Amino acid sequence: MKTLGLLLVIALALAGSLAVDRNNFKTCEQSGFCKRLRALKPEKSQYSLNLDTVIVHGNVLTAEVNTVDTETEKRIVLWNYALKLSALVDGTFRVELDEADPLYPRYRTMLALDGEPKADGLKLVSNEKGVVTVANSQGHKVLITAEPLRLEFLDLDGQLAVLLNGNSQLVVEPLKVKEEGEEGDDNEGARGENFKSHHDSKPRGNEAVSLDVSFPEADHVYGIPEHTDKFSLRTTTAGEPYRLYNLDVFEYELDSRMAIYGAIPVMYAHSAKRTTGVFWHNSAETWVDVVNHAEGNVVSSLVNLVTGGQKKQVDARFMSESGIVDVFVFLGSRPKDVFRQFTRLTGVAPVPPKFSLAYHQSRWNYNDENDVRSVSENFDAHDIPADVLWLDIEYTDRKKYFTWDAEKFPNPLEMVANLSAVGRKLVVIIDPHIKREAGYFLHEDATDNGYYVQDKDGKVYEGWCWPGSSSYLDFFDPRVSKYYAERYLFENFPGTTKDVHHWNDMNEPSVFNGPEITMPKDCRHYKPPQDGHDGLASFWEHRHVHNEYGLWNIRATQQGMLDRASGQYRPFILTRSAFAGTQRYAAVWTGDNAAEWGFLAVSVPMCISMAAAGISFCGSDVGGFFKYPEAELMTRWYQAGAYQPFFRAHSHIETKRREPWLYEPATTALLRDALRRRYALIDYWYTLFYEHSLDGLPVMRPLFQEFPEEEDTFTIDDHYLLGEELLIRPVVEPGVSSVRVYLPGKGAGALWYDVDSYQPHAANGYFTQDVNIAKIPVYQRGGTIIPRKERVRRSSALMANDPYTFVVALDADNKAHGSLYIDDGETYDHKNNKYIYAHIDYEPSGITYSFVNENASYPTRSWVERIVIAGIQAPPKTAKLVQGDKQTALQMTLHKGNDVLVVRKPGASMAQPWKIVFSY
Ligand code: NBV
Repeated sequence: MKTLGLLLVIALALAGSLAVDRNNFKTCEQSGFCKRLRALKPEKSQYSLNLDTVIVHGNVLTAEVNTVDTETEKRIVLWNYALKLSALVDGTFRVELDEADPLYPRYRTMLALDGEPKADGLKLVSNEKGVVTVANSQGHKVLITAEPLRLEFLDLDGQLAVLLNGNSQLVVEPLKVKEEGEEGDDNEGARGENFKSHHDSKPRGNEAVSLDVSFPEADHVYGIPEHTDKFSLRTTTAGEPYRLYNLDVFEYELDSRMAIYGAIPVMYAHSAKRTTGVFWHNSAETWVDVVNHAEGNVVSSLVNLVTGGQKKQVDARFMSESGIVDVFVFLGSRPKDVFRQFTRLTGVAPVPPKFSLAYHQSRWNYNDENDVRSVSENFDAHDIPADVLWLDIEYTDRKKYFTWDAEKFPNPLEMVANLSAVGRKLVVIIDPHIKREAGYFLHEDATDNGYYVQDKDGKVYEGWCWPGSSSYLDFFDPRVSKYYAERYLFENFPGTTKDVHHWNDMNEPSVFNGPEITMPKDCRHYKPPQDGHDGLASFWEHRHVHNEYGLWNIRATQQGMLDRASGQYRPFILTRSAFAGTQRYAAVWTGDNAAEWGFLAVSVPMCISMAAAGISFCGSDVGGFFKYPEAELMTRWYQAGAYQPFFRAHSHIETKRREPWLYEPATTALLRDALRRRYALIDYWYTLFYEHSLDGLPVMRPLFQEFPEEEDTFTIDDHYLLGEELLIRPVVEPGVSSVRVYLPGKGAGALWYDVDSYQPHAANGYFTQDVNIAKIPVYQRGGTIIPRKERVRRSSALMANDPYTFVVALDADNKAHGSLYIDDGETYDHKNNKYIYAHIDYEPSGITYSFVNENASYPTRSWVERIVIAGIQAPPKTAKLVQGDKQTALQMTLHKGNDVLVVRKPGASMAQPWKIVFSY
């Protein structure tokens, strides 16, 4: 019945226009703690610091905080809390506030951080007149006012940069013993809450936490993905807060603050003066209110009346259902600093296998082995490159993961070998729900060993998903993660080889018949026995861990994929749910979008926001998942996708097939062209991801990251930069013959070269760029060098030893700089110095190719085929190549008009440093 209903919904949706069923998802009003906390607007904070208890030791300040009854004159202490302020490296502070003596330990998010944060020094500066002042080793000061409690973080000029509890919204609801007869539901705090037909028993009662954060002088705040809203966050007072709760939202809507699949509670504040940020380290359901006082809303006009002008400040408030207050404060002071501060805590994406940066062809579903073979062959027949074919849930034996449908996929090894032969890979989906079927080894093992998540009464939880009745592995139990990881071993998943990679979908987790299509919050997860093991102290509830469930899932997947190849090959994993730290394990995509222009457009802000939140490896279903993209939309989507990190076409099972050759030849040619552009830059992409693994900076970046003082860039989220080099403005609107493009860097005299014509444009803000259906507005920044590979192959693996073309775009000083990373693309040998990371520097006197790490090398057979120098004012007369003790005179051609000089066939080997010397 349930499946029928679902199919009906799907069929209806595919026929008409799409719309989310909002009734399935809570508003703040329907979420007990959100309603309760949002209504709370105390004039004065109840929290105060006990000055006599302040201790500064090592990098940590500890003190007791009390809530006091401020209604009466007498100072009655209501509750005790433990405050901890830690100074961390890189201008980061951490503030933790927990109950001093909780009834049971409160949940502390476990997997987001990439190990223990590194400590900085902290010293007590003063403790007088009710204010404690401490400073880190860089000289950032923190002023803690005792009553009411507030924490002021000062920048290096001594100015207030971030303020906590300035709006008195700090709350840690103490855990209380359940009173006799206390039951029922008022959705505001009792034991138990209802939503539609679902009852949440809330065995621990209310345990919410909240904190307000103010960013003085900020123009905008960004972050807290995943939403379909603008990158720059909007004031929420008149509507819903931004919600962070990993959910499978069928037909999610645009311009919305509703929660969808990912939840990353990091926020950045920016102005020309400084950039700061906070990371709200909490994995429970979270709502975030934002008030941008410069936005012209009611609140700000009141403020303006008082202050007599625009008050530049953004206030935010984080509200979570459980956990502790645990917030990291980033003092910047530039966008790059705060983005790096966040990845320093939560980790970077490891260098991905190279194929994963190439093109992926997916569909729900490729029907059988013949279908896979014919799709692969068609790419070759149409001279279109592709690296990966994907199999969705129908490849399994009736949705039992780690099995194959024996009729449709009788010889998976042969199928994989055919792909491997042309350098292609296969990705197969593995969802976390387990079919409850007698005889299914996974279900039997899980049942016998107690591997499943339990319901509120401690029985195995049963939900409904693709396989029908399903249960869910409890990855929080180390035995389960280990067992699950082992399922990915080649011997346990026959038909897979090192060329088979994995896709973990539905891991919010999605439960068709659960509250809000997910797992009930009172389900029970494993808790390590060390801190008490009776009753409520013996398990965590799903409410505590919900947003990190998927992280535990992909962590085990990664472990398994490492183990299956004895740690030799790099795994590729795609995940749908995301939390802080996801980048360490997997790439993400933006889920079930639709073949509509709005979804193409929103892929840009969604992925920029993800990248700022640590997850650079992001993309959307190219072409749109639901519905069918007509030729123009499909073309524009391929052109956009070619310049987004994760580049995969994917579609719903009920939509018309849409592989690139199924369109009119003219469209196929355009799709081919977009794909070739991607492949030509494959080594550039690879270098960008290598550099991300070193510095943790976004690969896909907002304009203001590179131009933090240029105010016009602050709200631009339909353009972005790749690294520092390329500016992309995808065409996301139908029928246009021109688009407005913003070229930043005016003050700095920046130049931008159109990559198609090498025509230079002086940075001058907005200008109108003519486009036709073949034109993608992409500009290379003056002063940069980009490596290209121009030969067309069937897959990126077959390009490994192809020659390079370097495109040198000169800046106003006739200089340029670039970098290049080369390794074998698939193993961990780069950790043993088997790689090349080279700098390429252009000066009027010549070009040098030198190794950053001289102890590292890689025996590449690639060589330099061509060097294109754009923007050359006074071309040299002669050029000679010097490599080792060999010198070779080189030929050059000058293309007048665009001032492009081409150095032809330098022939230098990329395995050794070289230099080209010009004479004039
Ligand atoms: O596994 C089927 C689909 C998949 O194709 C899609 O990419 C996922 O986001 N999956 C969701 C299940 C349900 C889709 C309605």
